[in-house]
Amino acid sequence: MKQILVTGAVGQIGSELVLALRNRYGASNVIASDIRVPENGELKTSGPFETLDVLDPNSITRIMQLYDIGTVYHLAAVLSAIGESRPSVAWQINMNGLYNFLEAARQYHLALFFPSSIGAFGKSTPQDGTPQDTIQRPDTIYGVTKVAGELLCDYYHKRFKVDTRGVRFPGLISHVAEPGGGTTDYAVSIFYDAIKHKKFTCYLKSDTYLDMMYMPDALRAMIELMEADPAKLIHRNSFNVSAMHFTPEQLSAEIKKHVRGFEIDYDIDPVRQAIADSWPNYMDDSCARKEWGWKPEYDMPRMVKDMMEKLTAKLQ
Ligand code: AKB
Repeated sequence: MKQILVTGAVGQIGSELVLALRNRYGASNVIASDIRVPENGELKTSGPFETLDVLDPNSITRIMQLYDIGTVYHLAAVLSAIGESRPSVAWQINMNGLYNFLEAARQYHLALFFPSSIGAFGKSTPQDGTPQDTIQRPDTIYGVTKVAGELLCDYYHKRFKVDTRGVRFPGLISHVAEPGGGTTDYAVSIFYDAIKHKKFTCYLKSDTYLDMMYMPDALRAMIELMEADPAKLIHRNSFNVSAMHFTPEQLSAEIKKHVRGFEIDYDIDPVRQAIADSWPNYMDDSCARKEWGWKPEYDMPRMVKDMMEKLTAKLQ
C-alpha cells in the first residue's frame, strides 16, 4: 500500500491519530512528522518520524522523495486562542502550510485530509443545529483560515481533481495529549484539576454551550471519511461532525458524580469567552451521517466515565 503522512503529529490529535493509523495499516506505512520533537516516545519508536516544517516546500519534497506517500493528514495548525495573540503566525502556518500541502497533493497525486472546526462559524451563523451549508463569517483569524482552507480544499478538488476531504471538529477531549491554545481546552483541563486538586477555575461562563467530541470518535471520523466511497460524497470540505454538547456547569455536575467534593469557580477570560459566544452550541451533522455513515459512540456521561478512569490511572 501507499504510505500515510501525518503533519503536526506531536499535537493533540496527531499523537493519537498516528498510533491509530499504525494499528490499522501497519507501523512502517505511517510517517509521523512535526517541527517539534515528540515527548511521547511511542510516536518515535513505533514507526518512522521525520522533522518537517510545513512552511518549507523543500522539506516537503524531501519527504515525498524519501517515501511513497499516498495520503496526508495535514494537522499542523495554530488554534483559536493562540491565533488571536499571534494572528500573523496563525495565517502563515494555517494557510501557507495548507497551500504547500495542496500543491504537493496536486503534484504527487495525494489524498489530503484537512481538519476544519466549529471555529469556521461566527455570530451570524444559526447556533442551534448549525446547518452543513450556512453563513460562515467568523470573527477570529483561526476561523478565517478555516473558512479559506475549506474553500481552497474544495477548489483543488474541483480544479485539479485532488481528493481533499475534511470535517469541522467540535472541541476535542482526550486523556493522552493536552490541547494547546484553544478555546475549548477547559473541557480537558477540568479533568486534570478535578483529579489533582478537586477544584477547577473555568475561563468560560458557567452557561456557555459548546459542541464537543471524545477523541476515539474523532479518530474514527477522520479514518472513516478518508476510507469513504467518493461516489457518495456530495460535500467534501468540510463535514459537520457532532457528538455531545454541554456547558461548564453541566460538565462539572457530571464530574462531581466521580470526584466527591469537586468544586468549580469562574474567572472569565474575555477573549476566549467572546470566541466561544460566537461558535455553535451544536452542529447538525446529518450530511456526514447520510454521505459516509458517521455515528458517534460517546455521549457526555460515557466520555466523563472513560476520562476519569484513564486519567486517574495515568496521573497515579
Ligand atoms: C479551539 O478551541 O481552537 C479548537 C477548535 C474547536 O477548533 N479546539
